[in-house]
Amino acid sequence: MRLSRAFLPTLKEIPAEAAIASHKLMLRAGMIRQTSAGIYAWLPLGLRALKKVEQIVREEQDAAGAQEILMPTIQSADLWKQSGRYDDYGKEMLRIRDRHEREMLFGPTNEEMVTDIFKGYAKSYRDLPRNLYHIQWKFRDEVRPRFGVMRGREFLMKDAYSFDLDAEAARISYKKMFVAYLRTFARMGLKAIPMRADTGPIGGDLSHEFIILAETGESQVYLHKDLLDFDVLAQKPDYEGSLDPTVDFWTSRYAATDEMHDEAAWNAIPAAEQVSARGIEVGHIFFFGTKYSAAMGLSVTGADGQPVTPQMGSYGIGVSRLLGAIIEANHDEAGIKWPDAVAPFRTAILNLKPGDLSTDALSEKLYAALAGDAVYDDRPDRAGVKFNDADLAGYPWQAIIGPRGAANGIIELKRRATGERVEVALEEALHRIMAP
Ligand code: 5CA
Repeated sequence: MRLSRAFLPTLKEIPAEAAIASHKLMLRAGMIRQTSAGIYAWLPLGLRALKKVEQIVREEQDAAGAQEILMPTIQSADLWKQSGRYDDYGKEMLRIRDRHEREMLFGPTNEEMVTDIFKGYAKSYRDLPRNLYHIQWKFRDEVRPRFGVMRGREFLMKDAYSFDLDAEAARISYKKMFVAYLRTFARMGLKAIPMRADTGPIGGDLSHEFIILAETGESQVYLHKDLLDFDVLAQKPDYEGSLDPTVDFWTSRYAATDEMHDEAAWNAIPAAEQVSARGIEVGHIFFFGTKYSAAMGLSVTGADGQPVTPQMGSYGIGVSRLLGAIIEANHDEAGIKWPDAVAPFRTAILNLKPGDLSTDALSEKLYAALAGDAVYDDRPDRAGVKFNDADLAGYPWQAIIGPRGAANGIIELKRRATGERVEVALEEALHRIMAP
Protein backbone atom coordinates (compact mmCIF):
# COMPACT_ATOMS: atom_id res chain seq x y z
CA MET A 1 0.00 0.00 0.00
CA ARG A 2 1.37 3.38 -1.04
CA LEU A 3 0.76 5.90 1.71
CA SER A 4 0.30 8.69 -0.84
CA ARG A 5 -2.92 6.95 -1.91
CA ALA A 6 -3.91 5.16 1.28
CA PHE A 7 -6.94 5.81 3.45
CA LEU A 8 -4.96 5.87 6.68
CA PRO A 9 -6.28 8.75 8.72
CA THR A 10 -3.96 9.21 11.72
CA LEU A 11 -5.40 11.39 14.49
CA LYS A 12 -3.71 14.05 16.61
CA GLU A 13 -6.69 14.80 18.90
CA ILE A 14 -7.84 11.79 20.86
CA PRO A 15 -11.38 11.78 22.30
CA ALA A 16 -11.29 12.13 26.10
CA GLU A 17 -13.19 8.87 26.66
CA ALA A 18 -10.27 6.82 25.32
CA ALA A 19 -8.81 5.80 28.68
CA ILE A 20 -6.36 3.03 27.87
CA ALA A 21 -3.36 2.75 25.57
CA SER A 22 -4.82 0.32 23.04
CA HIS A 23 -7.96 2.39 22.52
CA LYS A 24 -5.94 5.60 22.10
CA LEU A 25 -3.45 3.96 19.76
CA MET A 26 -6.09 2.30 17.59
CA LEU A 27 -7.78 5.69 17.12
CA ARG A 28 -4.52 7.59 16.63
CA ALA A 29 -3.18 5.09 14.10
CA GLY A 30 -6.44 5.19 12.13
CA MET A 31 -7.38 1.54 12.69
CA ILE A 32 -10.96 2.05 13.86
CA ARG A 33 -13.60 4.72 14.08
CA GLN A 34 -16.42 4.78 16.58
CA THR A 35 -19.82 5.07 14.89
CA SER A 36 -22.06 4.67 18.01
CA ALA A 37 -21.29 3.85 21.64
CA GLY A 38 -19.39 0.55 21.63
CA ILE A 39 -19.74 0.13 17.85
CA TYR A 40 -16.79 0.60 15.52
CA ALA A 41 -16.02 0.75 11.83
CA TRP A 42 -12.76 -0.98 10.87
CA LEU A 43 -10.53 1.10 8.63
CA PRO A 44 -7.99 -0.48 6.24
CA LEU A 45 -5.11 -0.81 8.72
CA GLY A 46 -7.31 -2.15 11.51
CA LEU A 47 -9.11 -4.53 9.21
CA ARG A 48 -5.82 -6.06 8.00
CA ALA A 49 -4.75 -6.78 11.56
CA LEU A 50 -8.21 -8.13 12.41
CA LYS A 51 -8.03 -10.51 9.43
CA LYS A 52 -4.60 -11.76 10.51
CA VAL A 53 -5.90 -12.53 13.98
CA GLU A 54 -9.01 -14.16 12.56
CA GLN A 55 -6.92 -16.37 10.25
CA ILE A 56 -4.74 -17.69 13.09
CA VAL A 57 -7.89 -18.50 15.06
CA ARG A 58 -9.33 -20.30 12.01
CA GLU A 59 -6.17 -22.33 11.32
CA GLU A 60 -5.96 -23.63 14.88
CA GLN A 61 -9.67 -24.46 15.01
CA ASP A 62 -9.33 -26.40 11.74
CA ALA A 63 -6.20 -28.18 12.98
CA ALA A 64 -8.08 -29.29 16.10
CA GLY A 65 -10.81 -30.83 13.93
CA ALA A 66 -13.50 -28.15 14.22
CA GLN A 67 -15.37 -27.28 11.00
CA GLU A 68 -16.22 -23.77 9.95
CA ILE A 69 -19.78 -22.70 9.20
CA LEU A 70 -21.38 -19.25 9.17
CA MET A 71 -24.58 -18.63 11.05
CA PRO A 72 -26.54 -15.38 10.68
CA THR A 73 -26.35 -12.46 13.10
CA ILE A 74 -30.16 -12.20 13.30
CA GLN A 75 -31.96 -14.98 15.14
CA SER A 76 -35.56 -15.85 15.85
CA ALA A 77 -36.72 -15.36 19.45
CA ASP A 78 -38.52 -18.74 19.26
CA LEU A 79 -35.23 -20.63 19.56
CA TRP A 80 -34.39 -18.75 22.74
CA LYS A 81 -37.82 -19.41 24.18
CA GLN A 82 -37.16 -23.13 23.73
CA SER A 83 -33.97 -23.00 25.79
CA GLY A 84 -35.54 -20.66 28.33
CA ARG A 85 -32.84 -18.00 27.86
CA TYR A 86 -35.05 -15.44 26.12
CA ASP A 87 -36.21 -13.95 29.39
CA ASP A 88 -32.99 -14.65 31.34
CA TYR A 89 -30.78 -12.67 28.99
CA GLY A 90 -32.38 -9.37 29.98
CA LYS A 91 -31.35 -5.99 28.63
CA GLU A 92 -28.05 -7.23 27.17
CA MET A 93 -30.02 -8.72 24.29
CA LEU A 94 -30.94 -6.44 21.40
CA ARG A 95 -34.53 -7.37 20.53
CA ILE A 96 -35.96 -6.55 17.12
CA ARG A 97 -39.35 -6.96 15.41
CA ASP A 98 -39.66 -7.63 11.70
CA ARG A 99 -42.47 -6.25 9.47
CA HIS A 100 -44.72 -9.14 10.48
CA GLU A 101 -44.21 -8.26 14.15
CA ARG A 102 -42.20 -11.44 14.63
CA GLU A 103 -39.75 -11.29 17.50
CA MET A 104 -36.15 -11.43 16.36
CA LEU A 105 -32.86 -10.61 18.04
CA PHE A 106 -29.24 -9.79 17.19
CA GLY A 107 -27.36 -12.86 18.44
CA PRO A 108 -25.19 -12.43 21.55
CA THR A 109 -24.05 -16.10 21.18
CA ASN A 110 -25.26 -19.16 19.25
CA GLU A 111 -25.85 -22.22 21.47
CA GLU A 112 -29.55 -22.38 20.56
CA MET A 113 -29.12 -21.87 16.84
CA VAL A 114 -26.30 -24.37 16.38
CA THR A 115 -28.15 -26.99 18.43
CA ASP A 116 -31.21 -26.48 16.23
CA ILE A 117 -29.16 -26.78 13.03
CA PHE A 118 -27.37 -29.89 14.25
CA LYS A 119 -30.68 -31.41 15.31
CA GLY A 120 -31.90 -31.17 11.72
CA TYR A 121 -29.23 -33.63 10.53
CA ALA A 122 -27.77 -35.70 13.36
CA LYS A 123 -29.67 -38.96 13.60
CA SER A 124 -27.31 -41.62 14.95
CA TYR A 125 -24.17 -42.13 17.02
CA ARG A 126 -22.18 -42.08 13.74
CA ASP A 127 -22.96 -38.37 13.40
CA LEU A 128 -20.92 -37.65 16.53
CA PRO A 129 -18.49 -36.33 17.65
CA ARG A 130 -18.65 -33.05 15.71
CA ASN A 131 -17.40 -29.58 16.45
CA LEU A 132 -18.81 -26.64 14.47
CA TYR A 133 -17.54 -23.09 14.71
CA HIS A 134 -18.08 -19.73 13.10
CA ILE A 135 -16.50 -16.30 13.23
CA GLN A 136 -19.33 -13.82 13.32
CA TRP A 137 -20.36 -10.45 14.76
CA LYS A 138 -22.24 -10.52 18.04
CA PHE A 139 -24.22 -7.85 19.82
CA ARG A 140 -24.47 -7.41 23.57
CA ASP A 141 -25.99 -4.23 24.89
CA GLU A 142 -23.31 -3.84 27.58
CA VAL A 143 -24.16 -1.42 30.42
CA ARG A 144 -20.79 0.26 30.08
CA PRO A 145 -19.12 -0.28 26.73
CA ARG A 146 -15.56 0.96 27.17
CA PHE A 147 -11.92 0.56 26.27
CA GLY A 148 -12.69 0.61 22.54
CA VAL A 149 -12.88 -2.85 20.99
CA MET A 150 -12.10 -4.52 24.32
CA ARG A 151 -15.63 -4.11 25.61
CA GLY A 152 -17.75 -3.23 22.64
CA ARG A 153 -21.45 -3.74 22.05
CA GLU A 154 -20.90 -5.16 18.57
CA PHE A 155 -17.84 -7.42 18.49
CA LEU A 156 -16.35 -10.26 16.48
CA MET A 157 -16.30 -13.63 18.18
CA LYS A 158 -15.17 -17.09 17.23
CA ASP A 159 -17.58 -19.50 18.80
CA ALA A 160 -17.30 -23.27 18.52
CA TYR A 161 -19.79 -25.89 19.67
CA SER A 162 -19.00 -29.55 20.33
CA PHE A 163 -21.43 -32.48 20.29
CA ASP A 164 -20.44 -35.79 21.89
CA LEU A 165 -22.11 -39.07 22.82
CA ASP A 166 -21.04 -39.13 26.44
CA ALA A 167 -19.43 -36.93 29.07
CA GLU A 168 -16.02 -38.60 28.75
CA ALA A 169 -15.88 -37.92 25.00
CA ALA A 170 -17.07 -34.37 25.64
CA ARG A 171 -14.18 -33.80 28.01
CA ILE A 172 -11.79 -34.85 25.22
CA SER A 173 -13.44 -32.30 22.91
CA TYR A 174 -12.99 -29.73 25.68
CA LYS A 175 -9.30 -30.59 26.01
CA LYS A 176 -8.77 -30.26 22.25
CA MET A 177 -10.12 -26.73 22.37
CA PHE A 178 -8.04 -26.06 25.48
CA VAL A 179 -4.86 -26.98 23.60
CA ALA A 180 -5.97 -25.19 20.41
CA TYR A 181 -6.51 -22.03 22.47
CA LEU A 182 -3.05 -22.15 24.03
CA ARG A 183 -1.57 -22.49 20.54
CA THR A 184 -3.76 -19.76 19.03
CA PHE A 185 -2.72 -17.14 21.56
CA ALA A 186 0.95 -18.20 21.56
CA ARG A 187 1.07 -17.77 17.77
CA MET A 188 -0.05 -14.17 18.29
CA GLY A 189 2.86 -13.57 20.62
CA LEU A 190 0.62 -13.65 23.70
CA LYS A 191 1.01 -15.50 26.96
CA ALA A 192 -2.53 -16.64 27.70
CA ILE A 193 -3.10 -18.45 30.97
CA PRO A 194 -6.12 -20.74 31.36
CA MET A 195 -7.88 -20.18 34.67
CA ARG A 196 -10.83 -22.00 36.22
CA ALA A 197 -13.84 -19.77 35.80
CA ASP A 198 -17.43 -19.13 36.65
CA THR A 199 -19.87 -20.23 33.94
CA GLY A 200 -22.26 -17.25 34.17
CA PRO A 201 -25.22 -17.13 31.77
CA ILE A 202 -23.82 -19.89 29.50
CA GLY A 203 -24.12 -22.48 32.30
CA GLY A 204 -22.36 -25.78 33.01
CA ASP A 205 -19.90 -27.08 35.57
CA LEU A 206 -16.51 -26.87 33.85
CA SER A 207 -15.08 -23.69 32.42
CA HIS A 208 -11.78 -21.94 31.80
CA GLU A 209 -11.07 -18.33 30.98
CA PHE A 210 -7.94 -17.62 28.95
CA ILE A 211 -6.32 -14.53 30.35
CA ILE A 212 -3.42 -12.58 28.95
CA LEU A 213 -1.28 -10.55 31.28
CA ALA A 214 -1.34 -6.79 30.73
CA GLU A 215 -1.12 -3.92 33.20
CA THR A 216 -4.39 -2.36 32.06
CA GLY A 217 -6.36 -5.60 32.25
CA GLU A 218 -9.78 -5.56 33.90
CA SER A 219 -9.18 -8.56 36.16
CA GLN A 220 -6.72 -9.22 38.96
CA VAL A 221 -5.12 -12.67 38.52
CA TYR A 222 -2.86 -14.94 40.55
CA LEU A 223 -0.68 -17.68 39.08
CA HIS A 224 2.30 -19.94 39.54
CA LYS A 225 5.37 -18.69 37.67
CA ASP A 226 5.90 -22.08 35.93
CA LEU A 227 2.95 -21.22 33.72
CA LEU A 228 4.81 -18.23 32.30
CA ASP A 229 7.83 -20.33 31.31
CA PHE A 230 5.94 -23.04 29.41
CA ASP A 231 6.57 -22.92 25.64
CA VAL A 232 3.30 -24.06 24.11
CA LEU A 233 4.51 -24.04 20.51
CA ALA A 234 7.48 -26.29 21.27
CA GLN A 235 4.94 -29.08 21.84
CA LYS A 236 3.32 -30.68 18.81
CA PRO A 237 -0.39 -31.06 19.53
CA ASP A 238 -1.68 -34.61 19.31
CA TYR A 239 -5.37 -34.22 18.62
CA GLU A 240 -5.89 -37.91 17.85
CA GLY A 241 -4.09 -39.35 20.85
CA SER A 242 -4.33 -38.49 24.51
CA LEU A 243 -4.01 -34.81 25.26
CA ASP A 244 -3.61 -35.28 28.97
CA PRO A 245 0.06 -34.29 29.47
CA THR A 246 -0.34 -30.72 28.22
CA VAL A 247 -3.68 -30.06 29.82
CA ASP A 248 -2.59 -31.73 33.05
CA PHE A 249 0.42 -29.45 33.28
CA TRP A 250 -1.73 -26.35 32.94
CA THR A 251 -4.33 -27.52 35.40
CA SER A 252 -1.76 -28.73 37.94
CA ARG A 253 -0.41 -25.23 38.70
CA TYR A 254 -2.29 -22.51 40.53
CA ALA A 255 -4.01 -19.91 38.34
CA ALA A 256 -7.11 -17.96 39.35
CA THR A 257 -8.98 -14.75 38.76
CA ASP A 258 -10.10 -12.63 41.70
CA GLU A 259 -13.56 -14.30 41.73
CA MET A 260 -12.12 -17.81 42.04
CA HIS A 261 -9.08 -16.92 44.17
CA ASP A 262 -8.33 -19.27 47.07
CA GLU A 263 -6.14 -17.56 49.70
CA ALA A 264 -5.19 -20.82 51.41
CA ALA A 265 -3.97 -22.50 48.21
CA TRP A 266 -2.16 -19.30 47.22
CA ASN A 267 -0.35 -18.98 50.54
CA ALA A 268 0.91 -22.55 50.19
CA ILE A 269 2.97 -21.46 47.14
CA PRO A 270 6.46 -20.11 47.98
CA ALA A 271 6.49 -16.31 47.54
CA ALA A 272 9.24 -16.49 44.90
CA GLU A 273 6.96 -18.63 42.71
CA GLN A 274 3.88 -16.42 42.99
CA VAL A 275 2.96 -14.02 40.23
CA SER A 276 0.10 -11.60 40.72
CA ALA A 277 -0.82 -9.43 37.77
CA ARG A 278 -3.60 -7.79 35.80
CA GLY A 279 -5.22 -9.68 32.95
CA ILE A 280 -7.58 -9.50 29.97
CA GLU A 281 -9.99 -12.33 29.14
CA VAL A 282 -9.48 -13.24 25.49
CA GLY A 283 -11.22 -16.60 25.49
CA HIS A 284 -13.67 -18.63 27.51
CA ILE A 285 -14.57 -22.31 27.17
CA PHE A 286 -17.49 -24.18 28.71
CA PHE A 287 -18.64 -27.76 29.17
CA PHE A 288 -22.35 -27.77 29.99
CA GLY A 289 -23.49 -31.34 29.26
CA THR A 290 -27.07 -31.63 28.02
CA LYS A 291 -28.29 -28.17 29.05
CA TYR A 292 -29.17 -27.07 25.49
CA SER A 293 -29.50 -30.45 23.77
CA ALA A 294 -32.12 -31.58 26.30
CA ALA A 295 -34.02 -28.27 26.25
CA MET A 296 -34.11 -28.21 22.46
CA GLY A 297 -34.91 -31.86 21.91
CA LEU A 298 -31.64 -32.94 20.26
CA SER A 299 -31.41 -36.71 20.46
CA VAL A 300 -29.62 -39.37 18.38
CA THR A 301 -29.82 -43.14 18.28
CA GLY A 302 -26.95 -44.74 20.17
CA ALA A 303 -25.00 -47.86 19.07
CA ASP A 304 -27.39 -49.96 21.17
CA GLY A 305 -30.46 -48.46 19.51
CA GLN A 306 -31.38 -46.39 22.56
CA PRO A 307 -31.84 -42.59 22.31
CA VAL A 308 -28.89 -40.48 23.49
CA THR A 309 -28.94 -36.77 24.36
CA PRO A 310 -25.60 -35.35 23.17
CA GLN A 311 -23.18 -33.69 25.61
CA MET A 312 -22.14 -30.22 24.53
CA GLY A 313 -19.54 -27.57 25.11
CA SER A 314 -19.02 -24.08 23.70
CA TYR A 315 -15.78 -22.25 23.13
CA GLY A 316 -15.44 -18.51 22.56
CA ILE A 317 -12.59 -16.26 21.47
CA GLY A 318 -12.94 -12.48 21.44
CA VAL A 319 -11.44 -11.89 17.99
CA SER A 320 -11.92 -8.11 17.92
CA ARG A 321 -11.03 -7.83 21.64
CA LEU A 322 -7.73 -9.55 20.83
CA LEU A 323 -6.62 -6.53 18.80
CA GLY A 324 -6.90 -4.38 21.90
CA ALA A 325 -5.29 -7.05 24.06
CA ILE A 326 -2.33 -7.51 21.71
CA ILE A 327 -1.72 -3.76 21.70
CA GLU A 328 -2.01 -3.55 25.50
CA ALA A 329 0.72 -6.17 25.72
CA ASN A 330 2.88 -4.66 22.96
CA HIS A 331 3.31 -0.90 22.89
CA ASP A 332 5.47 2.00 24.09
CA GLU A 333 5.11 5.82 24.21
CA ALA A 334 5.63 6.10 20.45
CA GLY A 335 2.98 3.57 19.46
CA ILE A 336 2.17 -0.05 18.70
CA LYS A 337 4.79 -2.81 18.47
CA TRP A 338 3.01 -5.54 16.48
CA PRO A 339 4.17 -9.11 16.90
CA ASP A 340 5.16 -10.34 13.40
CA ALA A 341 2.28 -12.80 13.04
CA VAL A 342 -0.50 -10.26 13.43
CA ALA A 343 1.04 -7.06 12.06
CA PRO A 344 -1.21 -5.42 9.46
CA PHE A 345 1.90 -5.09 7.28
CA ARG A 346 5.27 -6.59 8.10
CA THR A 347 7.34 -3.68 6.80
CA ALA A 348 7.13 0.07 6.30
CA ILE A 349 9.40 1.41 3.58
CA LEU A 350 10.29 5.01 4.42
CA ASN A 351 11.51 6.86 1.37
CA LEU A 352 13.12 9.92 2.96
CA LYS A 353 13.39 11.84 -0.31
CA PRO A 354 10.67 11.01 -2.83
CA GLY A 355 11.67 12.36 -6.23
CA ASP A 356 15.33 11.41 -5.71
CA LEU A 357 16.32 8.89 -8.39
CA SER A 358 18.24 6.55 -6.10
CA THR A 359 15.79 6.54 -3.13
CA ASP A 360 12.84 6.05 -5.49
CA ALA A 361 14.51 3.19 -7.34
CA LEU A 362 15.63 1.32 -4.21
CA SER A 363 12.26 1.86 -2.47
CA GLU A 364 10.31 0.58 -5.48
CA LYS A 365 12.55 -2.46 -5.75
CA LEU A 366 12.08 -3.38 -2.10
CA TYR A 367 8.34 -2.67 -2.31
CA ALA A 368 7.97 -5.00 -5.29
CA ALA A 369 9.99 -7.72 -3.57
CA LEU A 370 7.82 -7.54 -0.45
CA ALA A 371 4.81 -8.36 -2.60
CA GLY A 372 1.96 -6.57 -0.85
CA ASP A 373 3.02 -7.13 2.76
CA ALA A 374 4.46 -3.61 3.06
CA VAL A 375 3.37 0.00 3.26
CA TYR A 376 5.43 2.32 1.13
CA ASP A 377 5.70 5.83 2.58
CA ASP A 378 6.15 7.75 -0.66
CA ARG A 379 4.50 10.92 0.70
CA PRO A 380 6.31 14.23 0.20
CA ASP A 381 6.50 14.73 4.00
CA ARG A 382 9.42 15.42 6.34
CA ALA A 383 11.41 12.43 7.58
CA GLY A 384 10.25 13.10 11.15
CA VAL A 385 6.58 12.67 10.17
CA LYS A 386 7.38 9.35 8.50
CA PHE A 387 9.33 8.06 11.50
CA ASN A 388 6.53 9.02 13.86
CA ASP A 389 3.78 7.49 11.75
CA ALA A 390 5.69 4.23 11.28
CA ASP A 391 6.40 3.99 15.02
CA LEU A 392 2.75 4.74 15.78
CA ALA A 393 1.33 2.12 13.40
CA GLY A 394 3.90 -0.32 14.74
CA TYR A 395 5.06 -2.28 11.67
CA PRO A 396 7.66 -4.81 12.90
CA TRP A 397 10.27 -3.61 10.37
CA GLN A 398 11.10 -0.17 9.05
CA ALA A 399 13.25 0.03 5.93
CA ILE A 400 14.63 3.56 5.95
CA ILE A 401 15.90 4.72 2.60
CA GLY A 402 17.74 8.06 2.44
CA PRO A 403 19.73 9.60 -0.43
CA ARG A 404 23.19 8.95 1.04
CA GLY A 405 22.60 5.23 1.68
CA ALA A 406 20.56 4.68 -1.45
CA ALA A 407 23.39 5.95 -3.65
CA ASN A 408 25.39 2.96 -2.36
CA GLY A 409 22.44 0.55 -2.33
CA ILE A 410 22.19 0.69 1.48
CA ILE A 411 19.00 0.43 3.51
CA GLU A 412 18.77 1.18 7.21
CA LEU A 413 16.66 -1.54 8.79
CA LYS A 414 15.00 -0.83 12.11
CA ARG A 415 13.30 -3.44 14.27
CA ARG A 416 10.34 -1.70 15.89
CA ALA A 417 10.14 -3.95 18.96
CA THR A 418 13.75 -3.45 20.08
CA GLY A 419 14.81 -0.26 18.33
CA GLU A 420 17.81 -2.18 16.91
CA ARG A 421 19.19 -0.75 13.65
CA VAL A 422 21.49 -2.17 10.96
CA GLU A 423 22.66 -0.92 7.59
CA VAL A 424 22.37 -3.59 4.92
CA ALA A 425 22.05 -4.13 1.18
CA LEU A 426 18.70 -5.04 -0.41
CA GLU A 427 19.23 -8.82 -0.42
CA GLU A 428 20.21 -8.88 3.22
CA ALA A 429 17.27 -6.62 4.14
CA LEU A 430 14.89 -9.02 2.41
CA HIS A 431 16.54 -11.98 4.07
CA ARG A 432 16.06 -10.48 7.54
CA ILE A 433 12.51 -9.31 6.93
CA MET A 434 11.38 -12.65 5.52
CA ALA A 435 13.06 -14.77 8.20
CA PRO A 436 10.37 -16.70 10.06
N1 5CA B 1 -21.11 -18.90 24.07
C1 5CA B 1 -19.93 -18.73 24.87
C2 5CA B 1 -18.73 -19.38 24.26
S1 5CA B 1 -18.82 -19.46 22.55
C3 5CA B 1 -19.70 -17.24 25.11
O1 5CA B 1 -20.40 -16.42 24.60
N2 5CA B 1 -18.68 -16.94 25.92
S2 5CA B 1 -18.28 -15.47 26.42
O2 5CA B 1 -19.43 -14.75 26.83
O3 5CA B 1 -17.28 -15.65 27.42
O4 5CA B 1 -17.65 -14.70 25.23
C4 5CA B 1 -16.51 -15.24 24.56
C5 5CA B 1 -15.42 -14.19 24.40
O5 5CA B 1 -15.91 -13.07 23.70
C6 5CA B 1 -14.92 -13.63 25.72
O6 5CA B 1 -13.91 -14.45 26.27
C7 5CA B 1 -14.36 -12.28 25.28
O7 5CA B 1 -13.02 -12.44 24.81
C8 5CA B 1 -15.24 -11.91 24.12
N3 5CA B 1 -16.23 -10.88 24.52
C9 5CA B 1 -17.29 -11.03 25.34
N4 5CA B 1 -17.96 -9.87 25.49
C10 5CA B 1 -17.29 -8.95 24.74
C11 5CA B 1 -17.48 -7.56 24.47
N5 5CA B 1 -18.50 -6.88 24.98
N6 5CA B 1 -16.59 -6.94 23.65
C12 5CA B 1 -15.56 -7.62 23.09
N7 5CA B 1 -15.35 -8.93 23.30
C13 5CA B 1 -16.19 -9.59 24.11
